[in-house]
Amino acid sequence: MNVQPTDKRRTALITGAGSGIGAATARRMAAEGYRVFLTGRRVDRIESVARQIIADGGLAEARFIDVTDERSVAAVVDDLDRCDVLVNNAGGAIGTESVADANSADWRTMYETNVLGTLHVTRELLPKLAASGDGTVVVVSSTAAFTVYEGGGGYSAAKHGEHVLAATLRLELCGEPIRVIEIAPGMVHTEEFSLNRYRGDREKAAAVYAGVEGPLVADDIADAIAWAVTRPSNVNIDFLVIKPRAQAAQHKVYRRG
Ligand code: 8X3
Repeated sequence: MNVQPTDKRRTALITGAGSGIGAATARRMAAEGYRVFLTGRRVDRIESVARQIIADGGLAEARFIDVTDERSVAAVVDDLDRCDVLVNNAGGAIGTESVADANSADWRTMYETNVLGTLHVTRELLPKLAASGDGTVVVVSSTAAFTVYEGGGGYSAAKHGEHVLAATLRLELCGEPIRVIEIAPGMVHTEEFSLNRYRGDREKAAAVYAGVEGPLVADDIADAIAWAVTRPSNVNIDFLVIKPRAQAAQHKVYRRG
């Protein structure tokens, strides 16, 4: 859908932009003056966020992308006249089973969305990011990209993989006009992250944040992404870990009561 005619403004493409951190990042980047391409599988959602951005005076377009499907990625990227910033946000967690009880299909899905999804979109956009003369790749990973915890094996494995992708890419692009920024959020209360992890069980999803004073919200991460991206182009924020004050570590969360 073309919700607004394109222009030659600096362009940011955001994956998983229909809700949570992706939607908040699209809003922030539009507020920074970028034309934003919101991509995702749920077209109604990305179109709705795009409309809100336009109503607020920004430039936004919505495009279907399933990051696990290379053809759907290529179709959108081929059509793009320019790209200055890519925010790899699509991904997520499914299940909390131990390794002993792990479901291979869930692990595969987590690897495909978090790691291969980031690979597909990044690889496809690299020529356009380089052509911009000042490109930025943002990878939204997680504190699970460098920590493990019981029941988090599949998600941590995928996020560790995404971290490796980002770190390898930074080495390989050294000398090219492209920065690689990894943002690693801890506990962020979004409408869907824990709900997806607990397969739609609202009670279990809500318990993740129970009693926690001030878990982060999507806009806290979007704010950090926009800050990192808008540093002078010689400044690369390699790796930024962001947790709420109440979360000193994955296992150390202060809860009231
Ligand atoms: C989300 C952080 O603690 O659920 O990426 O692994 S955690």
